[in-house]
Amino acid sequence: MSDEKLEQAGLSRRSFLGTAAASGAGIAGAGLLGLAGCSKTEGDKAASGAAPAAKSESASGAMTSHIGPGELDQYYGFLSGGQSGEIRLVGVPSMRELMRIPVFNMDGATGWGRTNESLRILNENNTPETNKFLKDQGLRCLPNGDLHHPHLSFTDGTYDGRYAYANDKANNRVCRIDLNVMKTDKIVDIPNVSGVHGLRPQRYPKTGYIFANGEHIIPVEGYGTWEDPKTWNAVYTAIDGETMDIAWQVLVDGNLDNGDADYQGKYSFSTCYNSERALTVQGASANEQDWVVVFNLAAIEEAIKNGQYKEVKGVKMVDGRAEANSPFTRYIPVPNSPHGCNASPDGKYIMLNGKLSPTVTVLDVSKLDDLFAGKIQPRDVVVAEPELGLGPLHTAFDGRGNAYTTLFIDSQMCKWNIEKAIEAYQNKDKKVEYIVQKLDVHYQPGHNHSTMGETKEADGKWLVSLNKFSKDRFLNAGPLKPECDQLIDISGDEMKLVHDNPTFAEPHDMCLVAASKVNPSKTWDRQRDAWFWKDAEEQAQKDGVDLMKAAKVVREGNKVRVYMTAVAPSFSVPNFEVNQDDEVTVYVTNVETIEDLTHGFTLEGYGLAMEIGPQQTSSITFKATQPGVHWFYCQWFCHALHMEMSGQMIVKPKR
Ligand code: K7E
Ligand code: CUA
Repeated sequence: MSDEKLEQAGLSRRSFLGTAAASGAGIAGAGLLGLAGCSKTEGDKAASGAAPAAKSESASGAMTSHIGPGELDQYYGFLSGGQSGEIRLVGVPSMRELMRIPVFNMDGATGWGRTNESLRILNENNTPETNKFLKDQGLRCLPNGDLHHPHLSFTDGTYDGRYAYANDKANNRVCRIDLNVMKTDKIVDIPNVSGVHGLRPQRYPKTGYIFANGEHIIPVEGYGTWEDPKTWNAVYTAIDGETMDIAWQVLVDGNLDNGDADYQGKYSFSTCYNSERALTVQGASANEQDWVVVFNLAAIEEAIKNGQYKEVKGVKMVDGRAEANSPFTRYIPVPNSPHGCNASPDGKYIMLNGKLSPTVTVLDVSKLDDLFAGKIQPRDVVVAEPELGLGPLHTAFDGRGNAYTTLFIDSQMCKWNIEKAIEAYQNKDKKVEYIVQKLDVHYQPGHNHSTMGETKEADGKWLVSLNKFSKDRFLNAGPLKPECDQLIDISGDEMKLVHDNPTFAEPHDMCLVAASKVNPSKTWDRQRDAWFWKDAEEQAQKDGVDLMKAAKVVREGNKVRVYMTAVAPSFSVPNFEVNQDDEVTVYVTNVETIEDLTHGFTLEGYGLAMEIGPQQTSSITFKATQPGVHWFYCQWFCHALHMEMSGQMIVKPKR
């Protein structure tokens, strides 16, 4: 329902909400506000009694989020799982969850964090410190992560469908997802940093680098001491997106929050909200101005090539602090504690979202050469600073010259025109209206993302607002409420709220990708995807076993290797016998060639389960400490005789 209609009913949206909350009539409020654009069921219409409004909205030609049975969505959404540590694949505009991709977490259905293949991927690029930590704690892998920023690989400013990347703020890692199979294929553990937060791939000429921001200041070896926080630093990391090796790091002043890269392949950027180098909220918000750091990629590469770096914990690091007056960085002052950093799809501008300042600062990328050459001052790069409302956090684009900024405190989406904002900045005494529309969202939006909006192919169809609070928006789920993701139609002159749905902890960010850009396989490919089970393959060859035909138990001292295939409805090894305390590895190869025929292997009483997709090999190792008969079974419904797809492990007790 529009504000106008609420007003006609003698209510403003905000006063209505306030009243509803105060009178405890939250459910009624949710029902009425739930109509805001969505409307589509008889139930909604009945509950709201305002069907005409809904009708007029669809008559006005708004796009619908409804995707009927058997129909397909037009976009993939790569949604971050926040503190759940996973990535979720959703279909847009339906917002239906399609799949969960385990990354920085452990997953009971697929065995992620428990199978040998996942443990190799989780641990193969650990720093020595992490390996020691895991040993000291008796852990096989880090069990958690905080995944904020999923982004896909680029070629020439648009998605190329090869990979997705994301950060783990909790444990300073960066992952890569192989989009052929939608599985994590690499994880890199980054030394010298704390709180890897902002993450962006290089756009041009291709990815290229993955830029990862260390958010928290720490005493970096060779630069700081733990006694004096004023000597602590944040570090910027560039990872090679092909090899996932760390290419270089840059020591900076202040901290690093969110970043982005340009469309020209020359510069990358990061906001800083802690120029104070403080350790408290009050301290970090003290200065009226913080800054954006601009990184000069060619200058950094040159220094690395010429050996002008320090090696810190095995990584090449250059000094980009302001006082070092280096060719690597420039610091551009930006009002109080900026957060999001977003490049416009025309490649011209970088938006820095003010957070504690009601403004978004607009940088003109074409002025950066002069800044680095010392011909202009840092603030000369700023071409607009529109005042939008309270708590600007992130900005998205429609490719038609408009920007959409989330206002966290106002709980609104602000649509504004970029060229008008520039005009207003240049003609301060002239009144130029740059704000196009403000739309209420529910509530407190963080990131937003538009379809193809971080590419040069921004198509201006849909915008998703990832709201932090849902309050009265859904049935009460207890003290822990879901977050609320809202879908907004931006194809017309006016933004229209079309759909909202709850999400679990806690999507920060999302990227919205035309379905044609991503072409996952229907089954695993034994040749192409052999990286996944390479250790199993190697061991099988030593044991003279063909994984695709295996039905064999190999004993070597107290190590037992059980090789089996899975074909509905049976495993090729129906039962096997081991001695108590043997170390057992079970290798299962699913030899099905048809789509959607996944098998599983669950071993009762041992806390073990794993997924084996068509043409995939998975393996798991455990100590057979529990004597007796232990059934194993397939936990993925695969056949009319799926219940019978089982076998027994007999563990002979020690005498
Ligand atoms: Cu949540 Cu991108 Cu980590 Cu902003 S960040 S909201
Ligand atoms: Cu195989 Cu169920």
